[in-house]
Amino acid sequence: MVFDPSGSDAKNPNGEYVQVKNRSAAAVGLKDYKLVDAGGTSYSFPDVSLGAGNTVTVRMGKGTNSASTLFRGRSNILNNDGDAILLQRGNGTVSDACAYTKTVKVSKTC
Ligand SMILES: [Ca+2]
Ligand SMILES: [Ca+2]
Repeated sequence: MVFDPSGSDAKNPNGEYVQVKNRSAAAVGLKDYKLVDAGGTSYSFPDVSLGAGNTVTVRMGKGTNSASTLFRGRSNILNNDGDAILLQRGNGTVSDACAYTKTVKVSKTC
């Protein structure tokens, strides 16, 4: 994920993004998943399928969703001074997590 793109994050909301990769051997429907940050802000995925080995990019700003890129429609979501992003199922199960602190600059890969 990129949480602190160069320049003003508020002016470049699509510079902030989270990428989710499907490491399994089968396609996964994302409708049951959401991204949740430490503050409880959540983003529920639309009803799209992520093919085996494929990656989807969730950009924080506005745009038109495609198979590979989804848009959150907000701005300045990813805190620059540290946060934890969880990939959660509808039943609360955490499928993956990626945390960072302010000592990490610009981006984090988990
Ligand atoms: Ca930011
Ligand atoms: Ca910035």
